Amino acid sequence: MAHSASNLQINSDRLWGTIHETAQFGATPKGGVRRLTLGPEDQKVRDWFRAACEAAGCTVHVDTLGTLYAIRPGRDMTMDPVGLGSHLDTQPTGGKFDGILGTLSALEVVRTLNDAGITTDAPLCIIDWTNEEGSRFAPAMMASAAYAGDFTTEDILSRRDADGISVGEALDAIGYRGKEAVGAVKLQNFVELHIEQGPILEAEGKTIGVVEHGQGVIWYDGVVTGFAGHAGATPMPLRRDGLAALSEVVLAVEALATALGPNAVGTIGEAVISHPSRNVVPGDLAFTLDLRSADAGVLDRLDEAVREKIAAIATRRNVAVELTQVWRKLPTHFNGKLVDAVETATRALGYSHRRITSGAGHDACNLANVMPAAMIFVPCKDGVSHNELEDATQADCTAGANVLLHTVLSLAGIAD
Ligand code: HGY
Ligand code: MN
Ligand code: MN
Repeated sequence: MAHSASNLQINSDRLWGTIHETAQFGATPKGGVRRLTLGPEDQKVRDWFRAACEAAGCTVHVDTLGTLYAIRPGRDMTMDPVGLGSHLDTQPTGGKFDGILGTLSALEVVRTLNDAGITTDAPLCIIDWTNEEGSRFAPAMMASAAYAGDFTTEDILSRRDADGISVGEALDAIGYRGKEAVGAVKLQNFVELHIEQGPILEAEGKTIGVVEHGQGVIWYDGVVTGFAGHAGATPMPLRRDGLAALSEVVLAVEALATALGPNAVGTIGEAVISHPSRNVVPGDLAFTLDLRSADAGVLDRLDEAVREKIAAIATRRNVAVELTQVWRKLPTHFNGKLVDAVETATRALGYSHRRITSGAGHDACNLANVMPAAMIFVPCKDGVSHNELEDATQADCTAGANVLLHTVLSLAGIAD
């Protein structure tokens, strides 16, 4: 008997409960979450998530990079599953919703279908992608990037954090280096729910963002080599001050991105003086550079202009600046049919919405290179994210999860 699921809704209180229950793993005093990938807190939330998926009738697979794939059977198990999910790792000063909303909403979709006794034609696969944030190990979205073939598994396993621990060692330390090859679990498509992490939806009073595009990204690791000297005895004209040079670089990145804006952004998120001391002129520093634009041409122009300006500053200040590119991702254009499916589900549910481009990178941006993929955004308070103040409303999270539910049902089909 065909089941009318058109008025099916997720269990809002249950979803809201899981968001706050899992926020305990890495909870910070300011109400945020610090759950760095492959650390002890990530292990706890992974254990929680795997147990919840198994209790919901899913079979959980773990691949070599620790990504979790929980498969809910469909009527026709010869069909590739519809993929839905996001990530559970956070920034060092992260919030309760970035990544977590999408992964837990995927679990809630399965729980809702179980409650309703609905079987889909195609299986579903809910996913927690390892290391989306890229804070502890670069690049960001590394596991979905490996799944999409942008990096080899060996390359990713060898990436090291600031303490010299490799991804492989961190996976072994928490018992999540799985047996399955990356890419072994096939998907027919992938849909990701995420907070917008920007101000547009809230400013326009829209509940849902139907995401069409994602920004391209270029990441560099940088090293400044100046010359340390006595803070009192070294005359100003003789200094080769690495921090002063980097300070000019920071302001140049800001000016160049602003000049190429509004479709360009540039950030130096990390800057470390090698041997800091209050009475030593800084010599050597390490830093990171993040450049983004939704327009490939603008991104290339920003990249070139920044590198030229850095070279000019280095020459004038008689310091060396070395840039190593660690990640380069072209802008994402999500699959038109899937984007339409998100919009159709949104309209049917009666939510206000608008089409939008993602400023942040997401696992769906990598999946979009190898299969039809789409994203659903909901507002976050003041557009704030990557900050412990990150917040969202239960109503908006529920709306996003309902759109996810109905988008997935339209893609997977309903058997009974
Ligand atoms: O960097 C990003 O855009 C994502 O938050 N990892
Ligand atoms: Mn995220
Ligand atoms: Mn993030």
